[in-house]
Amino acid sequence: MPGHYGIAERNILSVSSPVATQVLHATGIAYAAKLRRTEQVAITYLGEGSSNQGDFHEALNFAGIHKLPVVFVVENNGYAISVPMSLQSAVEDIAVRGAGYGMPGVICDGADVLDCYRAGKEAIDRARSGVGPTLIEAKVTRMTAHSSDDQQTKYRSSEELEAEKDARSAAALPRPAAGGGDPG
Ligand SMILES: Cc1ncc(C[n+]2csc(CCOP(=O)(O)OP(=O)(O)O)c2C)c(N)n1
Ligand SMILES: [Mg+2]
Repeated sequence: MPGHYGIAERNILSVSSPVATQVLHATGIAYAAKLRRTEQVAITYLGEGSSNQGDFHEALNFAGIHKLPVVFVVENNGYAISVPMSLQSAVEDIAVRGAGYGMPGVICDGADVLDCYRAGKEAIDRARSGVGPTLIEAKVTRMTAHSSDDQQTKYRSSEELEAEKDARSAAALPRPAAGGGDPG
């Protein structure tokens, strides 16, 4: 599929459609990096809905036991297709799950690039120094319905959609560059 590309020479693995499988792949790659002493760090991304799959929990458990150089980033947009957070998870923040696997759970603002950089850098430095994995939860706004086949007005109230409108349009608009340059 169009989004299923990888770049082998840059160590970017292909995306795949079954959600959460990549969490185990990243953990296995981090295990290999540790055994081979390459000083590489694996980083993998998933949605909050995918963090309810067994793969996520097995991967974090193994990574926590072996203190692997891996960073797990959960992009929490509040929905897994039509299923809201309240029906997916008994806890409001996915980050708290890190404690169950012996790793820090860090929340960052997924709409703030500097906050994401800070959280990512700290986690990567931690992994590279041999201390172990980190779970990052980036709180994000869902920009659109799940896909062009999905009519989200069927399961989201107009009040809820209206409340997110400012965040959606702010993220969609180019921001003026500091110093008044052309944002390009
Ligand atoms: C193993 C598996 N089960 C079900 C699906 C169907 N599916 C595709 S996306 C999705 C929801 C994912 O939600 P989330 O992880 O929160 O990611 P988001 O789309 O919100 O970014 C589901 C259930 C799938 N692709 N793979
Ligand atoms: Mg989601």
